[in-house]
Amino acid sequence: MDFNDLAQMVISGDNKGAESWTQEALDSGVEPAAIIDSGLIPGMEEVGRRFKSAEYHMPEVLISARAMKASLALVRPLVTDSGIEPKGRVAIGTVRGDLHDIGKNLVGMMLEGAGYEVNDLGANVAPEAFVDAVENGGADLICLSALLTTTMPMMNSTIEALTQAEVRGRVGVMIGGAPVNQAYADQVGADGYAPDSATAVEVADALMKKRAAG
Ligand code: B12
Repeated sequence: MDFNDLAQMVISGDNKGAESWTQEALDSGVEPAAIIDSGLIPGMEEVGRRFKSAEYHMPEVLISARAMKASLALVRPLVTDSGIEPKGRVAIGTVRGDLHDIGKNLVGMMLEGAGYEVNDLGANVAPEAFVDAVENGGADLICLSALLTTTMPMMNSTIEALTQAEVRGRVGVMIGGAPVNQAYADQVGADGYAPDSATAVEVADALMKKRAAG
């Protein structure tokens, strides 16, 4: 089976096609990890590239993400069973007081498509829940989203809660959302910032590399 076909189905947002291609591939003995590495990731990378160059807009990205998810739903249980390690474990959420979750969902999907295990904590997430995701969930990266200028300071509070709980040193923190920028990330002591979901994957990869290097 040609992995390019799956990548194209993701790019064009053909979720039924992606689902049946994946089922057929699994039935004929294709390795689950190969489906992710050679089909889904290249497909979502291309979607990310098109989004960055403004060739794709939100609707196309969401439709592609849905196709990626349809395939991933079949593959994920097998990958988990086979003990293949994800690239890293991410806990993502919109900070307390903030209900906007569309951008956060998109970032989560892109990270998942890129090979991360993603624990989506939802919206309006209390700092303690992020602390718990590190202490008990084994998160390597925390991703904080905020869309309101009034909830941006909650990013600072969340990072402080991680410090208070003495887990700040074992986790990378990446922030994003329309009102957030690199200067704000520096101000609150986050390790990374990305303006969109495609860049979020690049920043997550860089943070994981940095962590691996010690
Ligand atoms: C949809 C929306 C809503 C929906 C949310 C639905 C949902 N399930 O998310 C509803 C109707 C609920 C809503 C409510 C409110 N909203 Co509203 N909302 C919006 C709107 C129109 C779009 C936001 C959106 O989804 N954008 C699309 C996504 C894809 O973009 P994004 O979120 O920016 O995410 C991208 C990047 O920022 C980045 N990113 C996002 N998160 C993260 C995280 C990480 C870690 C990284 C790396 C990257 C990253 O990647 C994403 C993908 O590229 C914006 C206006 C706007 N144009 O932004 C207003 C807006 C954010 N809302 C606003 C306001 C004021 C409110 C309300 C207070 C209104 C009210 N008076 O009740 C309430 C607040 C409710 C609450 N407590 O949260 C204001 C905020 C103003 C401000 N500066 O604070 C805005 C800017 C509208 C405006 N111009 O006034 N809203």
